[in-house]
Formats: sequence, C-alpha cells, structure tokens
Amino acid sequence: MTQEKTRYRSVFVSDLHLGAVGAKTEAAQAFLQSVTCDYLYLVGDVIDGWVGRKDRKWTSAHTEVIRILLEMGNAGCTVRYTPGNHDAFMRRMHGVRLGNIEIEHSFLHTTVDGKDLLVVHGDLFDRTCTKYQPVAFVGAWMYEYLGMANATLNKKQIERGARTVDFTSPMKRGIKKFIGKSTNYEADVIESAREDGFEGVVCGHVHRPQITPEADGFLYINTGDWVENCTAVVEHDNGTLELLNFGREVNEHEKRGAWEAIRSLVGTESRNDPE
Ligand SMILES: [Mn+2]
Repeated sequence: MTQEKTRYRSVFVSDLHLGAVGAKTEAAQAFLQSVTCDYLYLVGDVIDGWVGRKDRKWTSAHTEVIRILLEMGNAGCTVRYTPGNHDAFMRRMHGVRLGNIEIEHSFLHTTVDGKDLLVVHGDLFDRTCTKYQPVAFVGAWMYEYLGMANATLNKKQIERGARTVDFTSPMKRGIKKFIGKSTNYEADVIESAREDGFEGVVCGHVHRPQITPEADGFLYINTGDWVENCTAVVEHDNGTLELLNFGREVNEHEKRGAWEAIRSLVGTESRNDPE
C-alpha cells in the first residue's frame, strides 16, 4: 500500500468479529492498514468463535486482517490482545508472548500524560455472559441469522436492480441495547476498575462507542465495534484520546488519510442513532 499512514501513539480496536456474516472486515482491514502506532490493543471479540466455526464463513478477508496484525507486530508495534467472550478460546493463551504480540486477560495502559487505564474486553461485567450465558448465546445467533437473512434479501434486491436495505440494524441494536441496559454494564465496569485504582477503563463488548469522563475524572472508554459502528479509539502523541467513528457522517477527519476510502467500505446507511 502506497498510501501514507496516520501515526498515533496507541490504537484500540475491539469486536471485529472476524468470521461473522455482519462483520465489516474490509473496512477494518483498510483502517488497520492506514495507521501506524507504538501500541495496538485488540480489545476482544477479534475472532468470532461462536458463529465463525464453519469453514465457509472464514474468508480471505478475515485471514488478511490476521496477516496485517502479525505484520504490525513484526514492524515493531507492540500488539496487546485481550480476548473476549467470542474469542474466549484465546484466553487459554494468556501470558503468551509471540515476539511483539502479547496475550493477557487484561492490560494496564499508561497514557503518555500518565493516566493509568485498564484495558479489558468487559464481558465478565455483563451478567448475560456470566450468569445467563444461554441468553448471550441465543442473542449471538439471532444477531448472526438476522445478518444472513438481510444478506440473502439484498442479493435478491441486487438481482432485481433494486436498492439494498438494512432491516437488521435497528433490531441488532435493540438486542445489544437490551443486553447492555439490563445488566448495568457500564456502571459495573467503571466501579470495578475504579476500585482497583485505575483512572479509566478501555473496553468493548457492548458495541457502544464512547469516551465519557465521569464527574471525578475517571474515563469510561468503549472502543465500539466493526459490525455496527466501525470505530476505534486512538491516543495521539500528546496523550489526547479520540474516538474515530467511520460509521458517522463525514466530519473534520474527512481529509485525514484513508478516511474516505474506509467510509466507502463501511456502507451507506445513515447512522443517526448514537447507540
Ligand atoms: Mn463480547
């Protein structure tokens, strides 16, 4: 790739769900190829082992993302991978270091201006995943099959020369919203990280991207996902944390490097719903 890369000190991404039908893998790939950083945090649910087991679902695009991640490690970037519930099989590898790639249950990331952040996927704070796991499994399958039904419909729409539609987004958001709200997810994550002495937490899991400072300055950061929102959190060289949201209207980042190219891969449906 000849395109110039955008440099950040750190990049945080989660919920790529490689292997799942609805994953915006080409967009994730374009994003990862457009950045260079000292630290790349993979904040869980990178590979979808719940729905991606069947061979036909794993495409060369998914393999390509893995290749890019390995390449970033080889190029000197410290890649830190904290698995989530969909890639929980990777948890068995905690403590493993493969060159510049580290796998752990969670990480401490200290920003350049000295803020101690806990980096963790966050499913262990989601009671549907801990106490009511069958609910989480059913939710994941519904999520997946809605995506497949929509893809089938759109194939027919294209054959007929009609517009493609996305009827699943509101439903999928609804499922995620229900899971998040019913378990007080954010509050539990914040409370736990604060008690452990962190000044902020970077998590994923609920597909709700945000950087929200609490009243006491504690930072709640959710990296979002590459299924619904296409988001990443970056730390600039001066320590400023920023949420990049490729699923939203083009904003001041429009002119920055690969923004437009990634957006064109994200899809065209408008996303006004902040969740
Ligand atoms: Mn998750």
